[in-house]
Amino acid sequence: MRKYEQENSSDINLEDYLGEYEDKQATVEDLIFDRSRKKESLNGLWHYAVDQYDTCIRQHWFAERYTDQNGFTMPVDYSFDEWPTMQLPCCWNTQSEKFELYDGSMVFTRKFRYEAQNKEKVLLKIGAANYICRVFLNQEYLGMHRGGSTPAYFDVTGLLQAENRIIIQADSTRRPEQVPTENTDWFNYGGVYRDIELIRLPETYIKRFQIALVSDGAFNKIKVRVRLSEPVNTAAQLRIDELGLCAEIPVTEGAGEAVLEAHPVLWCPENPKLYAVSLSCAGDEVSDEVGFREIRVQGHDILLNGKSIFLRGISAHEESVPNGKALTDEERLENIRLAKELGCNFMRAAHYPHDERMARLADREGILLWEEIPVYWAIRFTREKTYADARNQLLELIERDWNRASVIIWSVGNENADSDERLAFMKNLADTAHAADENRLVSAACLVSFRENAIADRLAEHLDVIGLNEYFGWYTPDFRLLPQLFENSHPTKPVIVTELGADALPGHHGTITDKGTEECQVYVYEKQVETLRGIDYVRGMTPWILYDFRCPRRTSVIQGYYNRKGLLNPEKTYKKPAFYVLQRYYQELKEKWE
Ligand code: GCB
Repeated sequence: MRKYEQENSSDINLEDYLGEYEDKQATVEDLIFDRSRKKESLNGLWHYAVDQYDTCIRQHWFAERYTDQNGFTMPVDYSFDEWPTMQLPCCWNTQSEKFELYDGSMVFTRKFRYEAQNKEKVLLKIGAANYICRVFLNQEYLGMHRGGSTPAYFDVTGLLQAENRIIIQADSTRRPEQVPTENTDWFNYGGVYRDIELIRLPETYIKRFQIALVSDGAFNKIKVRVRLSEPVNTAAQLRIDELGLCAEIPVTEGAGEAVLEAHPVLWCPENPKLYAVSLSCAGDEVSDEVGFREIRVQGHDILLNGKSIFLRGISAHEESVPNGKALTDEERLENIRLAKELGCNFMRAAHYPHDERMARLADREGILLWEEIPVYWAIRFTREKTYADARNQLLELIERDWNRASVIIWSVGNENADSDERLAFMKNLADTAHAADENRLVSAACLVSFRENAIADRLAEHLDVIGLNEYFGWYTPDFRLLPQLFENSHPTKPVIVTELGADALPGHHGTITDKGTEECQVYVYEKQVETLRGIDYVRGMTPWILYDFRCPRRTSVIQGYYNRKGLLNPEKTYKKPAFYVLQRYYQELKEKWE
């Protein structure tokens, strides 16, 4: 018996229904190189319904069964085209007060027209939907995707008609076994909040295109990797006109790789030089704008193009008033502009993959990036499926942003207490990142080991750079412990202080010991700078955080459901005085290091 025919039976639970949906999951294997591809946007007005009990799944709404086998009209619990509409992509929480605090499922649907062209493949891309999405097209189940911040691709070849109905169920329910788990220090925005697009491809197409400078200190070789959708033997042509480069790359059973001599102007924040590159193969062609740079570590040094640098950074969530996580490009650019005004050459995109446009803008604007997956706090480290989910999110991020020169660090997590299970989980993630990408550094934001008051996280052995979150002057009030921490630590690698900070309500005043005042925040920044200035192995910092952000855990009158550690207010219109303390220090560092 098909499950929807058992619907009225009260003893059927959702797990039984979901089982059959689990097998078809979009993963990194489905991800394609889609830069420069012809896309048809499905953004726009979608009909929606709040689906608190997941009735769409239980009753197989996608099957649109309006009549039974005898032709009698059946009752249904939906009316797709009469539902209200919402402009996608968006975070539903920002669309109406009714949805502000809603965690759960919403169902979105729309119709669209499609004009078939000869022998083509068509993929559907959902830039991001938080956290699970299940997708249905013309009464067929396409598949699901897990992970709220990386893209999902579904093959819709052969399923499209002139007139189509698409249904997306987006489920933002926080669950302990997910990545992140149910408890985080940020707001859980729901929705399909990045672009929804159809991508037309030739029958055999370029699936992967990776290009980067070879990391050997010589700066005169470029490595190119190609993978086709089919295991054919052929050759690919790479062109970088500005470098006078036109090379043929042999492709065997759909895969090719070559190292080519080239002498590009190296990409760096002061000169973010990008080259137009194009690759054609088997009748398909893609292009990209790519910077060439080398990043590596040597002892305590972080070397960008062979030169030791200090990462003057700032952390930022992906959030704006009024768009939640669904930032516009103008808002992203404004964040970069503010970071630059602060004196930054580096940003930490915390705590999950931000929109792929962020890295493109950073490439263009000359900002180095730390990108991260939400292996945050108390993940279910022993659960295999949780590991598979985290690993997939990591690989989707790496694959998506592989060609971005601005991205120099993959972070495999944040503040996870050092246990054997966690060590195994995160070591495997670090190894995975190293294996997938030889052009970047791998890190994680680690906790202070309070027993020893030292940097003693066992994961550090598996990282290239050690991230350290420390809140001396705030969660750890005694500032005297901060110099001691650095004296007690003997890292053999560069350390980035990935978090430090203090809450301050904009315009709230008091003494330096009054928590939540601008004076207290200034004091914490001044004391931090005073100590950090003398620590040679600290080669970067990304204080917490550029602007205040929403957080349901923060209920005090000062906080008002915001984390107030921002150097700016949530609207980014007001700079708290601590902004200028950090700005002065970054000016000093700039003079010292450049
Ligand atoms: C942390 C977390 C960050 C929090 C911050 C805080 O250590 O990594 O996500 O928002 O502290 O303000 O407590």
